[in-house]
Amino acid sequence: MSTKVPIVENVLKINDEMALQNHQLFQNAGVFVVDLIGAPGAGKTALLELTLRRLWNTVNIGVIVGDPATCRDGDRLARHSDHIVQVNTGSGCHLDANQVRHAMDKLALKDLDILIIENVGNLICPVSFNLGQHCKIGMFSVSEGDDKAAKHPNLVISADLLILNKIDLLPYIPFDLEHFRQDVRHLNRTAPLLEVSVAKDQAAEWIDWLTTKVQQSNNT
Ligand SMILES: Nc1nc2c(ncn2[C@@H]2O[C@H](COP(=O)(O)OP(=O)(O)OP(=O)(O)O)[C@@H](O)[C@H]2O)c(=O)[nH]1
Ligand SMILES: [Mg+2]
Ligand SMILES: [Zn+2]
Repeated sequence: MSTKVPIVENVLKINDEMALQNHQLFQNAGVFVVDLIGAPGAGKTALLELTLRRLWNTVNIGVIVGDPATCRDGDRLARHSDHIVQVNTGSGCHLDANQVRHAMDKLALKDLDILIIENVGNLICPVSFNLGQHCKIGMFSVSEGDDKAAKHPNLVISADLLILNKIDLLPYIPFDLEHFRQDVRHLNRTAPLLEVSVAKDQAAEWIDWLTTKVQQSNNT
């Protein structure tokens, strides 16, 4: 039986076509879009809360947040912005381009400078499903262990930016920072690696990266 592989390829092909259309809609609206991918609990929503707090009076940021169940992340983010859409994926472990399209329809894209898509907490299949984004971000955290970059090479290779969160925990957890850095550099020589602590409000490099990217995209 010619079963699984052709079916999976077909799903990804359909997704890629939809992602291309999404990308065109983002371009037309002049909005810079990032896909934020990380394990459950890495601090994705916490990073976005910090981002919305810092930038509320300089740039208009919308968020599409994917989660298997609950609106908890959406509720957290809605304290800081009116441009939040929560997508519940049920048993789905990633967002796809079609789900993003439906969520985009609920946002006034033309009013936004940045759209951040918080993907479902998962380091594997979100990497394969393009959403139409301009940049892909891979987020890890100290509490997950220092081997996670090496164990998830596809995310590291395809990311435009890598973030290591929870560095405030380094004194308490056996995490070999140098080893983690080497694994990242071995897989991806160009993407910056930002080491942050969202809980301690130490993420200035992330804010700089994001605002610089938006300025660059406005100038092209
Ligand atoms: N120590 C420490 N804890 C943090 C930091 N950032 C986030 N946390 C905590 O990590 C937990 C998970 O944070 P979330 O922002 O919900 O993580 P998430 O990646 O959005 O999780 P999912 O949406 O469930 O995949 C929360 O208890 C946060 O308070 C940090 O820099 N240091
Ligand atoms: Mg979250
Ligand atoms: Zn999945």
